[in-house]
Amino acid sequence: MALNSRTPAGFVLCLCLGLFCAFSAHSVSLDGKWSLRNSDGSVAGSGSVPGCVHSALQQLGYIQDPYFRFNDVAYRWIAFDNWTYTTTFNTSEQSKQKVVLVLDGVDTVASVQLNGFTLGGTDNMFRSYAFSVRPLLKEAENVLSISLASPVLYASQRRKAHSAYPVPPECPPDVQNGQCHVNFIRKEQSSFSWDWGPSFPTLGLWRGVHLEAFDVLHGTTNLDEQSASRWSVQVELMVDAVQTSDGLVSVSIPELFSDQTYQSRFLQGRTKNTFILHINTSTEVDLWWPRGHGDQNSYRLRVRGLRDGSVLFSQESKVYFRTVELVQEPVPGSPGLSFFFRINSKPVFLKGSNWIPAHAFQDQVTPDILLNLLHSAADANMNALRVWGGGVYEQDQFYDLCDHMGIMVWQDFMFACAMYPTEADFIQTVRSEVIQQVQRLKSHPSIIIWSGNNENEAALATNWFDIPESHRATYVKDYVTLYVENIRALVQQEDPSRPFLVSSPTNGAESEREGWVASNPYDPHFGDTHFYSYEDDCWDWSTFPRTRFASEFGFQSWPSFSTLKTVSVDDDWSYDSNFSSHRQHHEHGNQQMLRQAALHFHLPNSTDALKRFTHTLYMTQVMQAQCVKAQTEFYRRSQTEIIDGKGRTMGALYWQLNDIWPAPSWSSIEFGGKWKMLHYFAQDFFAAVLPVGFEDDGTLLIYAVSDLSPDLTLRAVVSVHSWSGLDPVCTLRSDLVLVPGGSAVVVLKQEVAALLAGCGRCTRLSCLLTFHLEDGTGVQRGPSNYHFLCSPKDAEGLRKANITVRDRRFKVRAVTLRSDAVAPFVWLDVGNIAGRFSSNGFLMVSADRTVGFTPWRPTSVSQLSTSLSVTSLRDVY
Ligand code: BMA
Repeated sequence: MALNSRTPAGFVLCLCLGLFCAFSAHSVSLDGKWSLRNSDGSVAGSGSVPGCVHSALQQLGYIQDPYFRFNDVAYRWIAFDNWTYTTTFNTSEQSKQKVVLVLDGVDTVASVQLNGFTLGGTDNMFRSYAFSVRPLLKEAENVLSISLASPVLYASQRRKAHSAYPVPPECPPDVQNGQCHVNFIRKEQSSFSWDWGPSFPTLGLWRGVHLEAFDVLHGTTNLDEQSASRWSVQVELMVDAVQTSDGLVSVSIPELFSDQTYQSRFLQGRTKNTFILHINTSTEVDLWWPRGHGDQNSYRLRVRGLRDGSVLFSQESKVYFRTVELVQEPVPGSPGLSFFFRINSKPVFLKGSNWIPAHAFQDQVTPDILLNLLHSAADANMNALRVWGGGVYEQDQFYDLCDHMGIMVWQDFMFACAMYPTEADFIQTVRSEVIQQVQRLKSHPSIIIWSGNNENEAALATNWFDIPESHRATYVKDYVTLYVENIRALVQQEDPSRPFLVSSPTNGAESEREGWVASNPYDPHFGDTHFYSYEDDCWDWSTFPRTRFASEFGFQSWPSFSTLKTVSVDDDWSYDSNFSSHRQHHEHGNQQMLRQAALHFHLPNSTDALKRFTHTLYMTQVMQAQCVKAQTEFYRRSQTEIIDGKGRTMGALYWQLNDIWPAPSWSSIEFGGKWKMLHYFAQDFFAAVLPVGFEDDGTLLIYAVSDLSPDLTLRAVVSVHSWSGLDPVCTLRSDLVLVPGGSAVVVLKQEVAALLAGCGRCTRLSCLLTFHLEDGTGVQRGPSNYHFLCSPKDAEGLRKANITVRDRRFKVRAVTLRSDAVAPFVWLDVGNIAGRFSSNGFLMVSADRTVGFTPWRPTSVSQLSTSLSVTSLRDVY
């Protein structure tokens, strides 16, 4: 069956959308500097709104950089205190008939007072709050204060109050230096610590504060989907009317020659008013496509309110058209169900990674940071990101950029790796959160799916928290109450245009059949999977699950030395320093990285301690890049086949794109934006056309993977190189093979022994393979790739390459390298100069290579030139 494909075949379904914005009311911002104090007044000063206490205290000089060394622990006290933000303001808004105080985001538990009168409380970071305040306003010197309670103490009180049964986990593992019971507070779950992040339980007004004043009515418009036999746009007008009023509403998309005017009556109070604009059938609609599949077309939609000939409000916004289906249907030759996305009726392979909060202090996530990260995702040929459920619903700009760049978003609701309580007030606040977030975000075509939580089905099914069998039913009941009866029901009511999954990973329709908690949510025959294995050899593809959709998999690495330097001192610069252990929040993570690396590489052994440290950082990045490459290539080549009843993989989202602070993690981009080796590798392994090479029982196979729509005719060109010399020993070409659009097919199959025998003096230990695809006219399609026939640690003839920079033409944004030997994993580094190379971490099998560099900020040629260092594999041992 196809979930969410409510459209009869042959019909076009509309989706749409683009705005949620206030009109007609007079809006007065109360953002800016407020005064801030702790509970006993011993710490006081000013703090920005939007902002948080930690950022304010750093600006005031009470604390140093919270990311420096062990400061996450040193500054624990902040989150144990209560803090009050106060502002005073003058206003004439009381002349209007209605005035509403709007808090766009309060982090988290607070009491709100205006002129000494308590307006109410807040308990959820993910929703906005509105209070009607007109009778309380004075012309001069209104005092608004927001008193925030310690989130740590609040969570622990809520835990104590929930005495009937525990709601695990109680606390994070010790290695995370975190706080307990985060599942009892509707707040960024990773803010109490995570296996890649610090514990900074923030407090503050993390979004804006303003007054809305109006006489007649005030409203917001929200575009929604409408399925029909032709395209249409549903406009939702949320209106707060002082008294019942009549008027006309006109909705138009001039470029599509479509407009309609409606006679409407806005009832007193807050109401939702819906208008459907049917698109003129004689006009062709240009669709929104994910990047790599077409353009991100949009239209301008105008909504106007008219009364007695005068314009009450007028609003313009972007509207997009696209459809999405999550297809779960029987697969010939395979038990289980398919799991893939069809966008505008076209099956699309999702390539990308998982997004976590870009900073522990959300007020410090600037537009530039978002832009840079999303550009980096797009530049690495990603077309999708999963906004992971332990962080935050991202800011509007994030989704605007994804719309604009064609990056599809898998949007989790913010629940992760835990059980959750289901008391009435908890459910109630979650319900408001869900409605508000869905209304805010549903206009974005980039969002293609809602997903209820991260790993909570798996946590229940595989009993992470050792829940006794006799108590299991209670937890399953709570699970169904929260995610199915509340969240899912609300989402389907607010936004039936998108698929909804209860969890990730899940077996999807099969989990539903099994009562929402499948016996094995990791079953590769159904839904999506998360797969981590740190001890198995990551070069051995047979250890990976041949899943329908890989929504998480990954390996850790350390960030570069230039990134670590900003938060550490000389004493910290060794792999077994206290600092290195302290930053590692994943139990045994540092040892795991070295063990995995040692399977194929000699570990750094310099007698110079600093060199050994920086070489080790490099080595962890080599290991990570190779591991994720191997796994992603496996998923991409499994797109078309069914083997042993498994396959048709249609998504590879590795864990994780970005970092929250400078520390070891699974990310491919360091805190600050610098690309790790993995991110450079992703550019290639997510390329639209990709050659994948691997061995199956002594036979070399090369697949051509194509995401392009047209069929291609391609051959593989394989070169055999000796580790000891630069020129290929021999080269062979396969026949031309038809590679249909959106498929993965074998283009070459040959026994390695025979291949080497035909190549003279080569053995597995002395030679390696490089290969690429070319079309019938000899033009290379996609990047070059390589396959090692042995571990580099066993390679015979691999010697220290002398790589010189021949030409530092940084002026034309390029450097040319010359090597006198084969050099694996050649890594260019310009320290803390922000920017990126055109490629990096590459295998040099020719004497010369020119690499581009794009600086992100003005940088002088001499700065670049003196900062440049080049490392390759043989330099570290
Ligand atoms: C996954 C994620 C995160 C975690 C990551 C690495 O399962 O959902 O919870 O950070 O693994 O352990």
